[in-house]
Amino acid sequence: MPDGIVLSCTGGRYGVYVDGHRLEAVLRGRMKHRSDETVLVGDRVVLALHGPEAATIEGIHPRRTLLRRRSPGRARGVRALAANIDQVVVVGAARMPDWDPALMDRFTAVAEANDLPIVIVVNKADLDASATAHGVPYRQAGYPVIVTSATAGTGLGALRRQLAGAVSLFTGPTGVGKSTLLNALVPGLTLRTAVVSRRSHAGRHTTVAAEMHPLGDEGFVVDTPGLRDIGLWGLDPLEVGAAFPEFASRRDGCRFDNCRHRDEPSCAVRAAVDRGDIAGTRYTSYRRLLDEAEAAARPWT
Ligand SMILES: Nc1nc2c(ncn2[C@@H]2O[C@H](COP(=O)(O)OP(=O)(O)OP(=O)(O)O)[C@@H](O)[C@H]2O)c(=O)[nH]1
Ligand SMILES: [Mg+2]
Ligand SMILES: [Zn+2]
Repeated sequence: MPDGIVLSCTGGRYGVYVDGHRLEAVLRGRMKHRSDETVLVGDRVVLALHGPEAATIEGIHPRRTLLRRRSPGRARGVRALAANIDQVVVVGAARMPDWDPALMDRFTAVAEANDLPIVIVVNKADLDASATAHGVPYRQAGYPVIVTSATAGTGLGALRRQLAGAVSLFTGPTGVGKSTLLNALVPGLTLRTAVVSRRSHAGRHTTVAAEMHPLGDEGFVVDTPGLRDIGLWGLDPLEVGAAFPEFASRRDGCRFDNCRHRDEPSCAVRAAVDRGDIAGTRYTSYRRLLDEAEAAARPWT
């Protein structure tokens, strides 16, 4: 039985990549009702072929990584989004829609909570002469930052090199150009893209489901629907600090072991913010996420 890689899951049908070809498969009956056997984009699966077009998924290989979003409150639960992702590419637009540090930092925090490496892309650089400035807080955090214009074709070589040989999941706000970038990177790809509405400067969720595409023979890219907000996801308050690598690397310098980097005396993180070694926008995002995590952790709210 051959192995395949799941490219898409929609309505019980799976697009699976086998030996350089895509075929359609369904789940073998006994897998359908087992939640621990939910098949995800990126899963490596065992197939049984029943002819050139018909195949069933018989099992899932152990996952190297799992990208999950957690949601607290009444809808508490974990939603698995994709398997075997090597890196998360968080895309933002320099303009149209405006660069939104608070939203970008939610995306990076979710990827960090999943222990996945992060790459930051500042797209639509053709619309903003100072696009590079948006990336500075992320360079300071230690993330690779690539400034691109999908439409003018700038920065695509650097992005392609960053993607080579890896499975990369593209995420970020809606309308920032994730699908347009992937169309520019992958020969023959024609993902749907849409004009960002002038009035709201917001996209309209053109991409509706995660879908993976082979990047030649040099890896895979996953396009995902953009989000306007990714709300609370139930991170433990202590995990919030860990989701900001430039904080985590400095916390040994804080006077208190359990320092939350708020008003505690001798806080190395706040000192780094004051010196400009940590961006103020990152600190603001951290405080907001910490407040949310603490509120969510209190049972009476
Ligand atoms: N000026 C400019 N426009 C761009 C660039 N990249 C994408 N766009 C435009 O931005 C709009 C939205 O692009 P999409 O690729 O659909 O955005 P998306 O991030 O995939 O959006 P969702 O699928 O809703 O998450 C389209 O009109 C694109 O042509 C760019 O680098 N510069
Ligand atoms: Mg899209
Ligand atoms: Zn501190």
